[in-house]
Amino acid sequence: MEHQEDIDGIKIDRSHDLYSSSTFSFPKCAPLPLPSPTVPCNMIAWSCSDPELQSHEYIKSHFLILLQKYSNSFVAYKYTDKLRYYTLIMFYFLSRSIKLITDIMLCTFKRLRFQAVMISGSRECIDYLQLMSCRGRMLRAGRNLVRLSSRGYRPAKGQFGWLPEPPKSAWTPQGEMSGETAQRVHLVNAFRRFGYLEAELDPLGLAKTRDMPELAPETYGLKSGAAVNEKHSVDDLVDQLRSIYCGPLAIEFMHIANWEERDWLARNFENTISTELRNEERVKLAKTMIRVENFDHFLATKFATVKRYGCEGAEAMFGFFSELFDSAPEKGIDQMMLCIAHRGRLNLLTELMQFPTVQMFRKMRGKPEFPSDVQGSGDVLSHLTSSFDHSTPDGSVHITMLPNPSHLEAINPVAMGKARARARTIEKGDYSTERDSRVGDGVLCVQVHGDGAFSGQGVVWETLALSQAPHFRTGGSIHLVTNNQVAFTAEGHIGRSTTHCTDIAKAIDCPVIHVNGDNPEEVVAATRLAIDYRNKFRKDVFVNLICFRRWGHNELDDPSFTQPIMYKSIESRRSVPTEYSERLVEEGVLTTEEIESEKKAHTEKLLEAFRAIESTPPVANHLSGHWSGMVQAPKSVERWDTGVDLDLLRFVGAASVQTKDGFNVHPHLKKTHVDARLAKLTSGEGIDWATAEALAVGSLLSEGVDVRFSGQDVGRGTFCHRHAMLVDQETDECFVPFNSMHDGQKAFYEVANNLLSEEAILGFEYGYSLDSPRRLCVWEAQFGDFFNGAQIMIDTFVASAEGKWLTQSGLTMLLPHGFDGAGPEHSSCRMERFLQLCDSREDQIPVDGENVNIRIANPTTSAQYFHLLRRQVVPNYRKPLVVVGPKILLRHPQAASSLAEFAPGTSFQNVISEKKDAAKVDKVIFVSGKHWIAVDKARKEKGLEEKVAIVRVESLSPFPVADLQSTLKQYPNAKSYVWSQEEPRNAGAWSFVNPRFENTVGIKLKYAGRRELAWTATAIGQFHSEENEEVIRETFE
Ligand SMILES: Cc1ncc(C[n+]2csc(CCOP(=O)(O)OP(=O)(O)O)c2C)c(N)n1
Ligand SMILES: [Mg+2]
Repeated sequence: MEHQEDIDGIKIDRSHDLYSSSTFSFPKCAPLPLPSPTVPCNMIAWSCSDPELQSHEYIKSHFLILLQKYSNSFVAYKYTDKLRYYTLIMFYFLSRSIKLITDIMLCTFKRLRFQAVMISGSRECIDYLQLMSCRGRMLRAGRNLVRLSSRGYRPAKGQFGWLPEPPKSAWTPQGEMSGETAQRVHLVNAFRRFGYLEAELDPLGLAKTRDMPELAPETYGLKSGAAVNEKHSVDDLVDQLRSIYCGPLAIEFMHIANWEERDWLARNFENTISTELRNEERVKLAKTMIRVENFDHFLATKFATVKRYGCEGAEAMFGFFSELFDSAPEKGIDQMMLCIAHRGRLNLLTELMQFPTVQMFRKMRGKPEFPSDVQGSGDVLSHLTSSFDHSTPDGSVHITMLPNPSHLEAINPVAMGKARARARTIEKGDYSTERDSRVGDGVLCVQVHGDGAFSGQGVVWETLALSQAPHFRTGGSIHLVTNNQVAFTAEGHIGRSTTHCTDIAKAIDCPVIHVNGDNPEEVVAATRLAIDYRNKFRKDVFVNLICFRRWGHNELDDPSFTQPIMYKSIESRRSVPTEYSERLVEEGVLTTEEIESEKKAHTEKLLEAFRAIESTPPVANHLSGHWSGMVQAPKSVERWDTGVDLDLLRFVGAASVQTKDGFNVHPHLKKTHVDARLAKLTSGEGIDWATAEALAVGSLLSEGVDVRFSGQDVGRGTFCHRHAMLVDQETDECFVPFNSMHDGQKAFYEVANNLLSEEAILGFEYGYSLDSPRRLCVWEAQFGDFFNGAQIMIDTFVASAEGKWLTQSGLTMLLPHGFDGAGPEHSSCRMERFLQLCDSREDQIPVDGENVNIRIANPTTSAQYFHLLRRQVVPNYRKPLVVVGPKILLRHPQAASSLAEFAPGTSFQNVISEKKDAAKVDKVIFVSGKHWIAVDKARKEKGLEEKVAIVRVESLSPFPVADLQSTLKQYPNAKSYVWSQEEPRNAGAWSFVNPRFENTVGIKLKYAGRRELAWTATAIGQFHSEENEEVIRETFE
C-alpha cells in the first residue's frame, strides 16, 4: 500500500496528507498549496506530572524518535499549576491530515503513560480524538484519563466572562519551492487576493469592474499554452481560477493576517463553488421567493399608500435567512439575535418569522398596536418584531428580531449586547463552565445592514471594534449587507470612499463573501461558508448581497428623478423569483402549475388575514420568557425596602477586598483601599462611596443577581476609587475579589473595562440589560459630558423603548458631574437633557409615579447611592436610571454614611431635609447634588444655621411631590424659597423643577445660580471661583 506506513503495529494512512504529495494538483480536485508545501498546522501538547516522564532524555528517546519523521519542531517546558509540576511537550506537525496525526498519537499513547493531552489548532482534530476516546481506543492506550481541550484555563473567577482563545497556528516557511511552482503559486494567490475585483457581481451590469493586471499569468512569467502538468496548460489554470474567483460568488480574504484562516477559506471557498443544491432545496428556495414577491404585490394592491420598504430586487436575501435558520440547530446554535433595518423586514417577519399577518395588516390600517390596558403607544410599521422557535430535523433554535429605531445601524450594538447576555443566561460561550466551550457557542448574532448606512454610520465601526473585545465579543456576528447599490438617492460612488461598502471588514481582519443577487443558490452557498467560518474561527463574517431596488426608497418615490439609467435597466428586467423559478421549470425541477398554485395558496392566506383585520384584537407579547413575573411600573409612588442585613453587608464588604493567597496587592492600595475599607466596616462609620457601591454589588451577588459594570477604566474607576479589579504587582494578573466570595457562588461580577466608545458601548449595555431583569447592568461614563456621544442610544432606546415596544430595561448610567473648575467638557452630565427626556408631568396632574420613563437621581450620600443601585433590581418592574454621579463626594466626609443607613427597613430618600427647630426657619434653600456642601459651608460662615434650612432634592425624576410637600410643612414660618445650583441657568435642574414647584408644591422659587452660558463651565480657575462666590451671594441675599 503506497500510502500506508506501519509504526508500532498501527497502520498510518498518509493518503489524507495533502502535503505529502509533491505533484501539483488543480483547485477543484484538491486545493492548490498556499505558499509553502510544508506548513505546521496542528499542535499536540502532552503534559505529565510523573517525574520519570518529565526528563528531557526520556522525551527525546521516546517521543522524538517516534515522531521526528512527522514533527517539524517540538518544545518542552515545565510549568506548574500550583499543585504539581508538569512537563509540557508540544509537537508541531507538518501534516494537515487529522487521521495521520491521531494515528501517530495512538501509537504514542500506547507506549507512554500520560495524564493529559491538550490539542490546539484543528477543531476537527479535537473532534476526531474525542470520537476515538469515546470508542475506548485511546483510553485503553493510556493509563489515565485522556483530557482533550483547546486550552487549560478556566476563567470563572478573576476575569468572569472571558475565555482565553486557543492559540492559532503559525506558518513557518520551509524547504524550497521551484521557480515554476512559485510562478503558479503567485498566480493562484493573485486570484485569491484580487479575483473579487473582476467578479461578476452586479445584477444590473452597470458597475465598472476593475482590470487587474495581477490576474494575468504573464505578470509572473507564465506563458499561455505552457503545460502545468500532463493534462493541463496555463490557460486551463487561468480559466479554472477565473471560474472560481471571478464569478457571481467572490471572496475577499487575503487581507486576513492569520495563515490558518486564509488556508481554510481558500479550501472551503473552492469547495463551496463546486457544491450544488439538491433539487428539493432549489424548489424550496424558489417557492420562498415566490411567496416573498407575492407578499409585496399583495401589499401594493391592498395598501397602495403604505411604505413597505419591500424587498423586490433583494429577494435572494431569503436564501440567506432560510439557510441560516435551517442550519442553526445543526451547528449548535439554539439562540439567534437578529437585527435588520427596514428593507425586506416585513417580508421576513411574515414569511419566516411567524409574525401574525393579520396584526401587520391591522397596523397598516392605522389601528393601535397594543391593547388599551397596556402603557405604550406602539411604533411605525418598519419597527415591528418577532421572537419564535424554529424547528428543524436537527433541533430547534429560538430566533429573536430586535425592535429598532429609525436611526440606521443603531441597533447593531444592542443586538450584540443582547446576544452576549443571552449567552450568560444559558451559560454558554464566555460564560460556560464546561471545559471545551468556546466563545460564541449556542448564541449567534445576525446583523443585516443597508449598503448606504453600513458605509456611513460611525456606530458600525464602534460595533465592529467590540467584536473581539473581552467582555463584549459574541463569537462573531454574521452580517448580511443588502446592497441594493443605492441609499435613498445616493449611489455607492457618492455614498462612500471605499470600493465595496463592506471594506470596513478588513479593519477587523474578517472575510467578505460578495454575491450577485441574481443568483439565489450562490447566496445559499455564501451563507453556508459564512456559517462554517464563524463556527470555526468565532469571528465576524460578511455577506455582501449585491442586488437592486425595484422601486424608489419607498414604493411611493419615483427613483428616475435621480437614477434614470439605473432604473431603465431595472424596469427592463424580470424579477429574481421569476428568473429563478423559470430556470427551474426549464430544468424540469419545477412546473408552471406549481408556481401558480403556490402564488394562489399564498394570496388566499393573505386574503384571509386581510378579512380578519376588523375582528382581530391587538396583542402585546411582553413580559414573557425571562421577564415573566415582571409588571409594568405602577402609576403610584412606591417606596422599596432596599436595606440589607448588616452581617451580610460586613461579609460582602470584606469579600470585596479579599485576595487569594500569594496575590500581590499594590502596597498603597493595601493601606488605603483594603485595610481602610475593613476598618470602616468594623467601626460601621464613614462608609465611603466606593464601599457603598461594593456593598450594593456584593449584596446583589449574594441574592443571585449578576452585576455588570461597563465603561472606560471602570475596574479601577476614573477617580481611582473603585478597585473592583485588582492587579497583581508581580504578574499583572487581574483579580475580581467578588468572584471568589464562596464555594458554589452562582452570580458573578463582570467588570468590563472597555474601549473608548460611548455610543456602541451604551447600546451594547442597553441590549445586555434587555435579556433578563435579574441583573444589574451599569454603564459609567468617564466624565458625564461624554454621554452625548451616545445620545442616539439614549433618545431612541433608553428613554423611549418601553413606550414604543414595551421593552423594559433597568440600565443604570453613572455620569460623573460637578462644577469644580475642570472646564467645559469635564463638568456637566447635562442633566437638563435627561430631564427634558422624562415624561414627568410639568403640571404634576397626576403627580409622578413609578411609571415615569427614566429615573434621574442626584444622590448626596453613599447610602443613597447604595439604595439607588439596589432599587434597580429589587422591584418587579424596571426603569432606566441616570445617576448624576459625584466626583468630590466620592471621598468627602459629608457624603459618607454610617452602616446603620444600609440596614433593613432603610430605602432611598427622594428628599433629604434637616432636623432642626423648624419654627425659626424663615428661608428654605433647595439644592440638588454636591452643591449643598458649599451652601452648607456658607450658611455656617454666615451664622444662619437656625434661620435657613437646606433641602436636598435627591430624586429629580420622578419628581417627589409628596416628599417636598411634607418637608415644607416642617417650615411653617418660611417666607422665601430659593433654588440654588452651581450649573448655569439654562442648564442643571432649574427649568425642570421651577414649574413643578410652582404648580404642585405651590411655592415660587427664586433662582440663584450661574448666568446662562453657551457652554457648560469655565476652564479658568479664577472665573470659576468668582462665579461660585456670586452663586453663594445670590443664594443668601
Ligand atoms: C441615522 C439615519 N440617517 C438618515 C436616515 C434616513 N434614511 C432612511 S433609509 C435611508 C437610506 C438607507 O440606505 P441603505 O442603508 O442603503 O438602505 P436601503 O434603503 O437602500 O435598503 C435614509 C438616508 C435614517 N433612517 N437614519
Ligand atoms: Mg441601499
